[in-house]
This record gives sequence, C-alpha cells and structure tokens, in this order.
Amino acid sequence: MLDAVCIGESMIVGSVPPPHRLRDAHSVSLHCAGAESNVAIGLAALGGDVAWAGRLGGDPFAGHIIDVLRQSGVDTRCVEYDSSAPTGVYFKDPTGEGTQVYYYRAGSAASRMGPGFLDKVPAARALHLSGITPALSDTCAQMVKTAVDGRRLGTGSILSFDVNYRPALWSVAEAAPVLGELAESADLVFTGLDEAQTLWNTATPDDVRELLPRPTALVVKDGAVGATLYLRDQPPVHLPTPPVDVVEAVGAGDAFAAGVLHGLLREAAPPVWLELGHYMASLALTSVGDTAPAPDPHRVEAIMAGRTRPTS
Ligand code: KDG
Repeated sequence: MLDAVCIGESMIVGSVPPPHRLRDAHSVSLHCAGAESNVAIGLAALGGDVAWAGRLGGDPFAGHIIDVLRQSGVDTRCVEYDSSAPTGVYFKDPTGEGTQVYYYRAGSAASRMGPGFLDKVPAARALHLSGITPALSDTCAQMVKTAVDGRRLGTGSILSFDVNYRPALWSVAEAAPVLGELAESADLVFTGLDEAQTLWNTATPDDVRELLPRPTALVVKDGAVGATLYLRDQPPVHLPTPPVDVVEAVGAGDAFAAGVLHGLLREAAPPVWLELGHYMASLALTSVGDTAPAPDPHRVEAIMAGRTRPTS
C-alpha cells in the first residue's frame, strides 16, 4: 500500500528572484506548485511511496507538472486531464515584507473535480488534504467533504489536513466554519498561528488546541518562533525554528508538513517529526520555487535516529 496520497490542485508558478518585483520583470522562472503536490514531492524526497491525485489541463503546463512530479518520484497514476480547461497558474511578487500572490485559476481543470474523482484514488496509509481545495469550487468542496466522510466511515487511513487558508480565494466568514469542521474531522492537523488567529480569533497555540480538541495530532506553527505539537493525552512538544536566511517563504509549510507526516508514518519519536519538518521547511525557505531542494540523506538519517538533538 502507498504511504500517502495527496489530493489537490497543482499549478504552475511564475517567480522572480527577490528583490525584483513582477512589475519590472522581463522574465519569470516557471516551477511546479500547489500545496498538496508540494507535500507529495517532499514525502517522495524523504523516501516515501506517495501519489499525487488531481486534474490538469490539456496544455504544456500540465506536461511540465507531470514531468516534475515523475522526476521527483511521485506516483501519478491517478492524474486526470481535462483538455477543455486550463491548468491553474499563479505568480509570486516579493514585496520586501512577504509575497503577494496573483492567481489565474478560476475555471481551471482542477476546479472541475468533484466527488466522482475519488473513485480513482488508491488506498494509502495516509490521505493528505488541504483547506485550499474546498475553496476552488462547490464540486471541489463536495469532493473534500466526501473524502473526509468516507474516511470517517472507516477506510482506516490517517487523515492529514493542512488548514492553508488562502484569503484570495474566500472570505474569513466563508472559510472559518468549513475549515474548522474539516480540521476537527482529521487525525493530523497543521495550522499557522497567524491563520488560526485570522480564522478563529485564537491568540496562543493552547487556544488553538482548545478550539480543535479532536485531532490525535495538532501542529501549530508560529513562523520564525517555532512549532508546537499537541498529541492526545501527552504534554505538548515545542521545537524552536532554526535560523534560516530566507529567500522566499511560500511552500515552506508544505515542506514542513511532509517532514512531520514522514516522521509519523515511520513511527519516529514526536520531537523528530517537528525536527524533520523544520529541516524540510528550511530547504524550501531558501528556494524561489515552492518546493524544497532535495534533503541531504545523511542529515535525514541523523534526524530520524535522534542524533541531532542534545539529550537531557
Ligand atoms: O503552500 C504553497 C501553496 O500556496 C502554493 O504552492 C500554491 O497551492 C497553492 C495555493 O493555492 O496558494
């Protein structure tokens, strides 16, 4: 059985290297993007047996994405193509204080996915979804709900869910109840402290846990400060973020999720999940694309074996 299946929309992203701005750029570099395929690429880079499931258009961007996924070792057996719709595209504009994104994805092939798409998704030990997909269209929202309900009915896999609130796609009023319910239905949940604040008015990681008591594992990420992992009936584990010279931050959360999910699937100790997450995120933070460069296998091995943390 596969380790994981990640379902969502893959896109092409056009990036300019900071400090350049889109307005002045004469060229952009094209990369494969999309939160769930970023997670799949991260898991594959860590040695996981992982598939990405989604729908691409009938354009050369689809070919670009498929090539990247295959070269990254991601299983693409359940990718669908829709020749009558485009692959989603977006651009990143580094503002100096962060990254502004511009989406060109309305009516994309992925936005036309619906519950029927799930029929071709193979079983896996983990199913990874994100809060971006329900914002794409009503049919995508139904697909996510069906996937979550199906799992509730006992397909047995771990449901991993990254809240990933994208304000350009929907309002807080629309997103907050939907994302809250999906998070409460998942086993492993990722949220940024800032997005939880925006969505649910929570001030601290403990507040987020109080709001989302059900997931077996909840990870609250606080950017450059650190990440806190809440496991049921155990004291929280906090791991500070290692210092990194950030080039561009989009995609770091997906790399982090891949590290944590890999640690969980390999039954490593919980602090290892966070450490691997931070390591993968640090690689993505130093890249202009949304996916991380390949991790150093020796470093991964040392983290997994617990050799990189001081023992107390
Ligand atoms: O997490 C990174 C993603 O945000 C990026 O790759 C594009 O999926 C994307 C989105 O919807 O913003």
